[in-house]
Amino acid sequence: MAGTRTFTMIKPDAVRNGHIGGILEQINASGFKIIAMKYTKLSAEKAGEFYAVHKERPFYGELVEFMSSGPIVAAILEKSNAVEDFRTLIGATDPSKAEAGTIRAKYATNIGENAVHGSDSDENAAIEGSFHFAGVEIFQ
Ligand code: 3AN
Repeated sequence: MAGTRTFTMIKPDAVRNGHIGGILEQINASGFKIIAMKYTKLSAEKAGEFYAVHKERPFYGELVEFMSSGPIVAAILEKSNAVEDFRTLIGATDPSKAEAGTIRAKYATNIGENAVHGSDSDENAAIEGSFHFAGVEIFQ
């Protein structure tokens, strides 16, 4: 059975462009419940660790630099079929290919600075949630 939690970050571009409110509104309106949330900033070291799976990709350095360039909002979201439904809500990695109305189509800058992160599996949702939150910071 699909899990009920996913992990998201509102990335530095969307924060800089004033889209925190719009994105959270759309997340709530789509039936996701926020069970943990913080406004924080990743150090380059922490961003590198978070995206370690992409270490060999040509855009890794750029990605780490961008993700540590300003504050982010990190959150754990709850809903049935959370991972898949949230990926649908945010749209394709490249905002020019994202379906109209999706968060990335509305708020992303480009493929590298694409407004939001969404976990790609239940396993990664759990790993990424624990990367940012202690058990006592999660409220159900
Ligand atoms: P998604 O975030 O849709 O799961 P991934 O896991 O392929 O996409 O990539 C992780 C992050 O790496 C993306 N959110 C984006 O910020 C960055 N990224 C992915 N592909 C590219 C690319 N071709 N050029 C620059 N940055 C990229």
